[in-house]
Amino acid sequence: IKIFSNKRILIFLFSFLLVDMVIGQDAMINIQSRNAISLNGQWNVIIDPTGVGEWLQVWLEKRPQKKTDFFEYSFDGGPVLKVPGDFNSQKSELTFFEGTVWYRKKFNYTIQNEKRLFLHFGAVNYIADVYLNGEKLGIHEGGFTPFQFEITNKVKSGINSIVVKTNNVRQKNGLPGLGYDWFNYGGITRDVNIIETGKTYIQDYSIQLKKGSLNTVSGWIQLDGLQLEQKIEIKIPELNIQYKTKSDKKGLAPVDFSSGFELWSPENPKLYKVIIKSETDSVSENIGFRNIEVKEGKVLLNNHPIFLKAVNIHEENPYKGARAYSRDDANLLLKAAKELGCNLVRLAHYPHNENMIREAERMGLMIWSELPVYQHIDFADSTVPVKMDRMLGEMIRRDKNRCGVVVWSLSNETYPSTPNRDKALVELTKKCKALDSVRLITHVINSQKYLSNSFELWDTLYRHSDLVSINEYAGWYVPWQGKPSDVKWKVVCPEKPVFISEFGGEALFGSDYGPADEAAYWTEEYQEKIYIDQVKMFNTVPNLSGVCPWLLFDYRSLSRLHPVYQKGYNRKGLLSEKGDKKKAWYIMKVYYNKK
Ligand code: GCB
Repeated sequence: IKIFSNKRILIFLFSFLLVDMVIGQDAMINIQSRNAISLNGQWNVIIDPTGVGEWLQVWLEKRPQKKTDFFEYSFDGGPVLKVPGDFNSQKSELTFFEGTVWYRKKFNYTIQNEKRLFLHFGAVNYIADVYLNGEKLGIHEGGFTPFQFEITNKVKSGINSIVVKTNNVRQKNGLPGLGYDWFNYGGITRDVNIIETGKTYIQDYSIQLKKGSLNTVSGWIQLDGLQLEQKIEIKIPELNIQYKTKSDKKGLAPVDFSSGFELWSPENPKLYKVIIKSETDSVSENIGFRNIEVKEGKVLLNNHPIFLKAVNIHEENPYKGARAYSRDDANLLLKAAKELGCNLVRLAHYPHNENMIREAERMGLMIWSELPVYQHIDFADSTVPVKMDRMLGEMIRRDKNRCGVVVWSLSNETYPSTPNRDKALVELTKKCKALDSVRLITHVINSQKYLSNSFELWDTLYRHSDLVSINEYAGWYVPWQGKPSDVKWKVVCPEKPVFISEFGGEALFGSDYGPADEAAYWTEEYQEKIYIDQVKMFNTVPNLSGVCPWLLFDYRSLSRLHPVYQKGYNRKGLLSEKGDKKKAWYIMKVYYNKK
């Protein structure tokens, strides 16, 4: 009774109205090059299945002062979880948990007058409410993109305490929505850092080749702080570049210079050390230069046609059955993609962590980055387009200087096409173009008709894509309608390159399949046959610019219920979750070798 007293209800409602509207601020980029205090490591947690911690106001971390005081929560003496890392894979009682976990971390700080301080999160799935020393900083929605809060005037000298309420309950109007075919790993899944900057700092910049150019960089630098007008220099020592520019009253400096760059490509993933120096700040990072375009039905990289030899990857360490986040996790996944012969990874179906992006770029893998605008999105809900916009901004902001990223994929399988969907996704495409004019944009579609062995790609969303991306599961969800080598195609935008963004089927690695008649469907041989047929079919596709099997490793999914063959895994991997190569792997590898 005490817990739900009227006073508490009023305080709760009042605080909700006052502060819950503060959303995470746009995160600074290239945190790797900043003065950071890592808050990774063990955090104390309170597991809160019913959400009662909200009523108890656990962020206040109250402690009894006298014998008659009591509070029905405490971070001290309770469980701990590792950050970064999902909570599901760390404790067996949390395996299938979708709910609230409160995290608490203390840090020591000495205030320095000339500094600003930011609390930066790589990502929290799905909603994060963040508190510092009992005061709410704000909230962030979206499980795969970074956000920050400035805490310059809120931090104190000595011990400070951060509390984060994480909640991964599926939302009807969330991104993704209620249904999706991957594991809903919750918690603080990426790095947490406190970042120290000067009073005016280099917050953001865009340094990439201008569309269509192989030698001219066109971009901008954005300062944040009080001294916005500054002289700024970009140095690329290896090229003897010392480019000077100036920021205006709004802290924005134009960037425009030319040089003879050694261009980035999968064969030669050349990166240059680039230093950006203002009067009050300096950051550096490795940046590559390349040009990606579509022309006459082909994808061109640095003016040469390229066939996209891709593979789909989820952000999961298959060996651990956990959300991937580290460089080691990235290497495990990307090395397998390299071994298959890939030159592109489709990072499905949400923006992956920065280690994945940076490692892929370093290894010579082009990257396809995607928004979690997946099946079951509630386009009729007016908040959805707002969330899409915000997530788009956060995805592009973080990775726009990664030349390895060549495709922004804005949606996957949003069929049926309704006026709300079309409006929202066309608007989103326009916004994406305005934010980044140099990369390819696509929407992945599975609304095609496949009748009388003929595919008809009719979806009008293709008009807003640079690539005609199609997911088709002939041989698995849909039976072949004739010989794979005789398939006919009718494409709504025949002038555009076509990319088969998904195909495949499930197979359990190994040979003990139970009764032969039932088993056929889940065998490696059956999956292999699908791949053999698909490869035959690829020859029939007009303007085929690449293919992308679904997918590299078997991965955990709560929608996969078959007790013998699936056991909670989507088995469409070319590799099992233990890394065993299935027969289909070799079909794909041979195909990519020949291409
Ligand atoms: C699809 C989805 C992907 C699923 C896959 C499947 O079309 O894009 O997320 O996991 O099919 O296995 O059904």
